[in-house]
Amino acid sequence: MNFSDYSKLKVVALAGGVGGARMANGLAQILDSEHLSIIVNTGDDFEFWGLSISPDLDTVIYTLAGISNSETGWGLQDEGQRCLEQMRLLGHPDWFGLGDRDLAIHLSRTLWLREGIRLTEVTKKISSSLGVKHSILPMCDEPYRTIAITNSGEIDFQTYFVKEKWQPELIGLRWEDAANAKMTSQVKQVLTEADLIIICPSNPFVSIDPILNLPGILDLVRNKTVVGISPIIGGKAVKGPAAKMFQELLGKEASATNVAAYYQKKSLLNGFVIDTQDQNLKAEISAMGIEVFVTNTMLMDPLLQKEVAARLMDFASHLV
Ligand code: FO1
Repeated sequence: MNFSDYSKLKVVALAGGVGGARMANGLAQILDSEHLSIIVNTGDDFEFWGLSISPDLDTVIYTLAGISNSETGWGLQDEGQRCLEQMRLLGHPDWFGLGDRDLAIHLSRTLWLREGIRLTEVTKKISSSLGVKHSILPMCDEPYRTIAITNSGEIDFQTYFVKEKWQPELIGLRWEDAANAKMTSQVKQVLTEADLIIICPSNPFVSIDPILNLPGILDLVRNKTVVGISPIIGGKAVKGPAAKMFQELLGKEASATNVAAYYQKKSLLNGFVIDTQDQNLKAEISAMGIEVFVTNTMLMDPLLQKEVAARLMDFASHLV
């Protein structure tokens, strides 16, 4: 297919974390809401101050709404922390930085979930109220929490990631309530109808695997054309613990090659996008039977995100 055709493809992006949100934002600038849906990891969800927090959903929503904090990648821009300061004075935990306007989202989600509204509908109410047109779909509506198994015991993901700044040594990961978690009907529909699946440059272990591990999703995905973007550039993660996790969970050095190999063990990839810094890895990744595209993959601002997405779609549309 040539350049103009790719806007007719039905695309589903799998995303989690800041890297995933930024790639999704690039795709959302070139594909309309009929042609792009984003399935988001909910393994990071947890309760804080009695509120239901869905960090990856909020990060995608805020980024597509153009109101996210561009330095951190999460939370809102122009944000205050008056409530956090007051809660600290009252002796409540203050290690998870909830901003004042951000709190309105968590209060709303908590209220609506308590009324029995499904997380998928709650997310729709929040994203459309912020002007986001694309479907942002939680992978499941039931709790499905990532537990970090560390050398000093098990902790929930946010305690590991934020409170402990992902420093504890990871022995493994497991998912709470995995038995009753199932993909939503909306997730099943968009995956069934998809021409192309994009695995965003998110953490393979705690952002992408929780989505792929849900019953039935891996089979649906691997039967489609799948293109991934490496979250590891020059042996490092752009953000977060992905590189450390390659060492601790797989005993392997972090590299674009090892990301491709990790996904290839699940027979997932038709194409893989790596950064120009990793040009020298193209041959060994191609040798896995994967089409490789080398380009600048930095996603630090919306314009770069759009440019990377356009190059990615031009490459991917030739594989469909
Ligand atoms: N990440 C941090 O490193 N520190 C924080 O204080 C923090 C607060 C926070 C509040 C709302 C939200 O939606 C995300 C927040 N994050 C924070 C990011 C979040 O922990 C991670 O982005 C994801 O869970 C990892 O993908």
